[in-house]
Amino acid sequence: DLRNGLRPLGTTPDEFQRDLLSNLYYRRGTTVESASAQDAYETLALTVRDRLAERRARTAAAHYESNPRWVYYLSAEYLLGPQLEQNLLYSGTTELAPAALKTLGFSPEEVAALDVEPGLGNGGLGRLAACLLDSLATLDIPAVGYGIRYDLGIFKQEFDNGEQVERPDDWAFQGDPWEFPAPDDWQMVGFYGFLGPEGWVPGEVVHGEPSHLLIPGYGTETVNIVRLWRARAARASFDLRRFSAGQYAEAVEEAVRAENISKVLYPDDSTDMGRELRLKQQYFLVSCSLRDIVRRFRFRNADWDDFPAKTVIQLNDTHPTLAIPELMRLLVDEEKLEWEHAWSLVRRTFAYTCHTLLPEALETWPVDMLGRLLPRHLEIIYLINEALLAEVRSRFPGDLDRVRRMSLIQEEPQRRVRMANLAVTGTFAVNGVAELHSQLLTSTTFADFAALWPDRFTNVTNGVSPRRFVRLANPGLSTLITSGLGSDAWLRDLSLLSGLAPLADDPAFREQWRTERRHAKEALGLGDPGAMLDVMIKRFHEYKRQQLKLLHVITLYHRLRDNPERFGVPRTVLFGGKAAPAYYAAKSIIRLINAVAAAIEADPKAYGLLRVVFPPNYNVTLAEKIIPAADLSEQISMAGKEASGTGNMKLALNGALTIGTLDGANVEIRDRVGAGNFFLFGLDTPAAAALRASDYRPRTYYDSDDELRAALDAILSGAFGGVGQEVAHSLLDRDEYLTLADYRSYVDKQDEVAAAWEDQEHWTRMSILNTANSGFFSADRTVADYLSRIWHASPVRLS
Ligand code: DL6
Repeated sequence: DLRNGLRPLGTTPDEFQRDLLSNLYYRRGTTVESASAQDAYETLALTVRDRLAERRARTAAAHYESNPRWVYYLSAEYLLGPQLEQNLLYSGTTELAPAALKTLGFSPEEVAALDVEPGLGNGGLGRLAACLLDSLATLDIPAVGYGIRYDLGIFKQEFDNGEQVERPDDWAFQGDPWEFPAPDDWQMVGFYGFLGPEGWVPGEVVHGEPSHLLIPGYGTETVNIVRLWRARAARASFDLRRFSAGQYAEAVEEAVRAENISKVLYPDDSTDMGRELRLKQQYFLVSCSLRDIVRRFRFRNADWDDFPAKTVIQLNDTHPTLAIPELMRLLVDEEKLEWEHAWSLVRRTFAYTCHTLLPEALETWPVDMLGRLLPRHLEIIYLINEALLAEVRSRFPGDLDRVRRMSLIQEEPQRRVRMANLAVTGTFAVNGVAELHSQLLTSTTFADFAALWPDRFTNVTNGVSPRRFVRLANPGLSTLITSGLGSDAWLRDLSLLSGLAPLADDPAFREQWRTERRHAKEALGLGDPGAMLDVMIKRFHEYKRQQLKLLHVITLYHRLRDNPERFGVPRTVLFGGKAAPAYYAAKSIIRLINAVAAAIEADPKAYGLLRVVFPPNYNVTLAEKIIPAADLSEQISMAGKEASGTGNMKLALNGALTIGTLDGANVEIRDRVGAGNFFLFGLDTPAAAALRASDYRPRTYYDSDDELRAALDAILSGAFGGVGQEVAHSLLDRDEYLTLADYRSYVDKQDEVAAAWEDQEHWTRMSILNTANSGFFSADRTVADYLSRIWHASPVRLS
């Protein structure tokens, strides 16, 4: 019994308070009288963490005992969201903690406000990784997430005169009380150097120092971990001689160079130096994690042939693809396995998730750069390529074009390594993240590979954590759902939400539903709670088409200026999201949205009818406030471009109705909530692809649609402070994502949305049915699908 000799942690208010006090004295080193709010926050975090740590110790013992098959998730990003509230919920201390804080004279609200969100990811892919870890623990699957502990997470977005400005996010400036550093588990990572007779001799070596965060399961005892690596210089890197000579910067040069590796999430890649740093980050993550995985394998296993049976490593997009040549290197160069033997182990160990349909998002690295940074890995990639191309030639004799397309090396215009091709070649399973996405991967992006290895491809539709995105984000609605269903079992089995469907016909329940949704809007405090809250929250990208929403807003504004009495439904349109710092077109759209928002705000005619709000710095914390308040969910990407989307699922689960194209997981949402409860518009994927392939002329839409022309003319004439003309020009001249082609269908569908809103009873009915029929989109179901289709790992439950 691991608790032997340990004082059990308390479960009563008095015991919790005693533990809190003890931590304040002995671990924080202060007293109630002199404690600051930060002291109180950190002490609370420790007190809660202790409860999880105890479960973690028992989980680790159970895993050791059963020597299970492990799921390892390799991801460059984790958008974990704020930790305090979740850990309170998962440790059963949601009520105990604020009571204890109050007794000791602290304000629970002030303390909670100090919980900083670790922004170690960009958007959908990073948040998905966090949801999957949550569900893995909830389903008692032995799993470890591996990532990088960036000093600076995703930038903080501010607006300066409507323009996006990026500020550094030093999320751990005060330290991170949820983290367990494990400096003695460090790994050594080599870069550069040369290939000598004895193999690779790296020219630079850095240390990877791990720390881990606890990932508790909900409604179970399991606590897994996510292990994050931080780069450090090798020990004696400080140059005392130079320091003594006054060369202070040079004295720490080596340390700075090493530590830069984990300094920022996605360093600017507009220079060669920046690109090389990204590649270094990728190898750093992969190298540290694989050595750790091997170390863990060796605890209980001796025979390499058992490795694939005990280990599945999921590559979250192509960022960790170097794991494939790295494992080959470890097996062949260090473990002295034969090449074929090693390749058969590697090929049975890795699986790859692709998260995109944009050809430009499929990573490639210049051969020169990769060869300089990792000479042995390039050699291994060439050897893998030789075997691949031999197989292609023998299956498709004479098809040189196919050989060229499938090669791991792109030849023109520059020799580059195609990481997605490498990921498909070195894995036993490749999945897309929604039905449509997976179909498009096999029919377009990976068509050649699907022809060669059809069985390798599968689909696992994304999902989201119902604990974080319903229970924690929307406590009022959660309580209503629980009372409607008679139990909170839905938090572990989201399909039970279907039990709400009959309640959609109950007027009293509908009234309660509306009340809770209104409370959420009041809590958000943006716009009039009586107005429809029309929400577009996601990264800014032209394919996602925030510009289409904006054209609709301008059209609404024109209508209200021309005819305010006949305007109809009051709306607050909310935008949230960041643009990549070097993505100028997306930043122009942001600036234009802010300019339009200001013009509408300044016009008294719009008062009470139309508002545009754009809170800066959209992140998980803000998402949790906006999602419960949203009435309308904008999922309006050009069909065939959005891999899945997960915001669409979060919004539908909380009762927002979707206006959307047949793209990504929208298709599956509509199938489930019913066509009558979903506002569909626009070209579908084949129609969009056909139009793109034809001689598409956006100007013909401008010429033939008065409202569209008025909206674009307003921008071009400088009606919004002269801002955004480049956006209008780009739409008229190029319109890569068919915004103008879909405009009329979108605006007409929005008129149907407004008409539907006028009948609040019917709207509420549709809202309840959206929630009732969205249970499929739980990340628990996603993990169950990964388990049955790819991972084949079994739960280990604590007795
Ligand atoms: O799979 C998670 C998420 C999807 O829901 C989005 O549709 C997709 O855009 C996103 N992809 C990324 C990075 N893309 N790449 N490469 O965040 O993944």
